[in-house]
Amino acid sequence: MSLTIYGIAASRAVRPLWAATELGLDFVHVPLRYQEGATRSAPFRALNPNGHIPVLVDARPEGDVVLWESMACTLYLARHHGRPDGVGISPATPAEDAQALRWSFWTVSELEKDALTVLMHRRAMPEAERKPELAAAAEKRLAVPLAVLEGELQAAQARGHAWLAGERFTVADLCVASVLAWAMPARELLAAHPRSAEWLQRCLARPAQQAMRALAREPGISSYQKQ
Ligand SMILES: N[C@@H](CCC(=O)N[C@@H](CS)C(=O)NCC(=O)O)C(=O)O
Repeated sequence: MSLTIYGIAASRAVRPLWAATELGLDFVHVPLRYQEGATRSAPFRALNPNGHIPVLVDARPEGDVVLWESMACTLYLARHHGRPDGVGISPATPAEDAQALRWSFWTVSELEKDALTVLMHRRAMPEAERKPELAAAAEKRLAVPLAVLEGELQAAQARGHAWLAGERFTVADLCVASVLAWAMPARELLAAHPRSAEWLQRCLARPAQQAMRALAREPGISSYQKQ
């Protein structure tokens, strides 16, 4: 095994896990939790001094590549463990690579914080601790990037494309969908952006994404073999 991904699937680790599964890679999954300070141990901090999951370790003949930051891990897998064949999720052209870079940076800067607020204050936190007014404010702000996504999907569809970077699902779609999924409790917001809502459902219906949901329920270290 040359690839190890640290981090439970119910975290930002889902992004590289989903990518590795889409790519059909063999990898070891170490489902390290972020709760109770598990990521703050000295051995783990030697991998990621930030004390966060995910971490990707790629044992290569020339030495280990240790990578943190979920979007970087995801793009790295597509670039260095996928084939630029125009079939899989890896960018096959500079234009597709540009889309992957653009959408992943856009996701962390324009979408992630408010989508997480929606998730936490509409669904994830104990009901007594939720602050619906924080979720409502986040949803109002999210209308701005969602209008952008809606417009881009509309333009893509006018060109006969069903996905963000072209005619097939790519890592660009994966990066955005993995975060927009957090905003699913904001039903009215998504209903107001029907192309984005429909595209998100298509992303989440993919077999590799379904496998992620099963993975989120598994407690132990797992190895995944290519079919
Ligand atoms: N920007 C980082 C954020 C990583 C992050 O905050 N991960 C959370 C889990 S989703 C974590 O490890 N939290 C543990 C902690 O902060 O103690 C990334 O995208 O990888």
